[in-house]
Amino acid sequence: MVTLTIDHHQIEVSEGITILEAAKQNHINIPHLCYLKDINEIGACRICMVEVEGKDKLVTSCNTQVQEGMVLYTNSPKVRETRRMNVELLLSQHDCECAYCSRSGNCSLQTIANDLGITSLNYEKDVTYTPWNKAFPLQRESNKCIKCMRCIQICDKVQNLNVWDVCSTGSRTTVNVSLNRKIEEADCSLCGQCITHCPVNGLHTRDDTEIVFDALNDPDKICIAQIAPAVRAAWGESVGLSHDQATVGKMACALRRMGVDYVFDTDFGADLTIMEEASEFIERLKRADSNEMPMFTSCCPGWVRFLKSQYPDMVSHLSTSKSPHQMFGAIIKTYVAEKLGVDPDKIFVMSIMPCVAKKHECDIPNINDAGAGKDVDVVITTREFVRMLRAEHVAIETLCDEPLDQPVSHASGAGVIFGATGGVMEAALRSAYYFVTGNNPDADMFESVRGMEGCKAQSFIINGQRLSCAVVSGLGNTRKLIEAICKGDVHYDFVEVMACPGGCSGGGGQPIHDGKEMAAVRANALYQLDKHEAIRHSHENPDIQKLYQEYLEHPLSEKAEKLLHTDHFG
Ligand code: HC1
Ligand code: SF4
Repeated sequence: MVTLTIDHHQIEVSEGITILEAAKQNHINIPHLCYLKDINEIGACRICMVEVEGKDKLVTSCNTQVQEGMVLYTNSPKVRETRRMNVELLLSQHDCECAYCSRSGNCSLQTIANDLGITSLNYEKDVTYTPWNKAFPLQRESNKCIKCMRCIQICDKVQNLNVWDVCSTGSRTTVNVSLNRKIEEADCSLCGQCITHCPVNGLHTRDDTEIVFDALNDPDKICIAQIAPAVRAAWGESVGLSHDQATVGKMACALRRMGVDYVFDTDFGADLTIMEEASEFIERLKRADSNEMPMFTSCCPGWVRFLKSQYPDMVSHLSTSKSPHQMFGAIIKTYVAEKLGVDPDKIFVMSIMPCVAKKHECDIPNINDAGAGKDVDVVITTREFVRMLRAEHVAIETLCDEPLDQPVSHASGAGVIFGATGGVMEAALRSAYYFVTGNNPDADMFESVRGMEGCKAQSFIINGQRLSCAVVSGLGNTRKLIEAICKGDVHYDFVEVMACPGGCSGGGGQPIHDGKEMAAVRANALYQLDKHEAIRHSHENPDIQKLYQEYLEHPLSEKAEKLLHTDHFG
């Protein structure tokens, strides 16, 4: 242990940690912008400077280790003056047009500048603007970038895709797509992790809320919203509601006030995916074709993009099952339209998702099979949904729990846990067990696949057959696993992959809390919901059973293949 003094408080901390960490552990907040624990500890922004007694120069606290007897000041006049100067220099290269910036109110640069009482600049403005493809789901604004390098490091160290790099030199040094490529050519998975780790609005998501407002104002349109599993565990964070308070029922209430005609739950789509994917898995197991096994889950479009660009020879391993919201879109514009007695061409489906890549997924040509325009017309992220609440002046405290709409109002606990890493595997195994043995397993029989580790391997015996399963999240972890599979170092039957660390709960479209990882907390909220669901197996969802009886006949039927499956060659 090391004893040191920070701002007149004597503290004891472990050896080898940084000053910033030591301060944090003792509830002393040192402002910082570029720092991301274990990922970006480069002292680039120079906001975390502190004064060390007896030394002339200030030191960056994010990458200076504590020493025995150190006496530190985190807010001395010298520190404040230097911090202020460094923030002003950053502001001189930042467009500061906060009134029309979507990160206003949740921007670390804005907060630090406000906290320092900066109301004018002592430096001349020198803002660069690089054109960007406005149609791409991932948006970059060079005039906001503060060159903190977080996006470069997240994409490199965690996602292993190296989309971003430093370019130019001297005062022109900036961040842009690596190797002088356009973003469309850079094999970006669209996981959005660079967005959720950007401290400002240098990176953000294409805003599609106007498309939704237009549809809501069109009297000819029947507007249907579906809500992804992981959204329910996160939207409340932005409006001051706890996980228990921020229910899907309140989202339904808010959406109806905005003019949405029907509100459905993507968890129903997840149950449908399980019916198809678990059946497909059992068929593939019987065929034992090495071009198809292990079978990879296919509901994460970030992962599907990754596989198609990095390991195109392995696309045949992907389950052909569409993702839950795409399956649901196809069912809404066919079966549900029929049940409601409405013209499918008039239906406008919006998916509220924790995800950036889903904005791309709904545009893939051969994923749209219902024959009434796109199966899902638009995808908005959790952040866009919250922006819509604000734009519509929805009084959050007046929202009450409203039921979802018929004829697809039921969803199982298996559908809810899709939003956490391991959830798709667990849900699929619950139903695969039933399909093979005719009996339901205990709903928690496969709970060992839960948890935030990047790669988890488990074996289960079902009907005397051993199944080897792996669950991986984060694309860096995924690359390691695929390489091991290719080399023959590991053998699996079934692999779940989610591009975002922790799965959709940590998705790129979720609310941003700078420097705080929320995937585990949100996943826990989803597991609590599953635990208290009356139905915890997808095949027991009565609306799913009815859909097969009345329309699809059975999993993998001709109709199901047409509407619910894809070859991934879009
Ligand atoms: Fe996901 Fe999925 S779990 S992919 O993260 O399979 O986005 O939440 O909606 O479609 O169900 C996302 C979440 C989501 C789909 C489901
Ligand atoms: Fe989207 Fe979820 Fe995949 Fe992330 S893990 S890219 S949020 S589907």
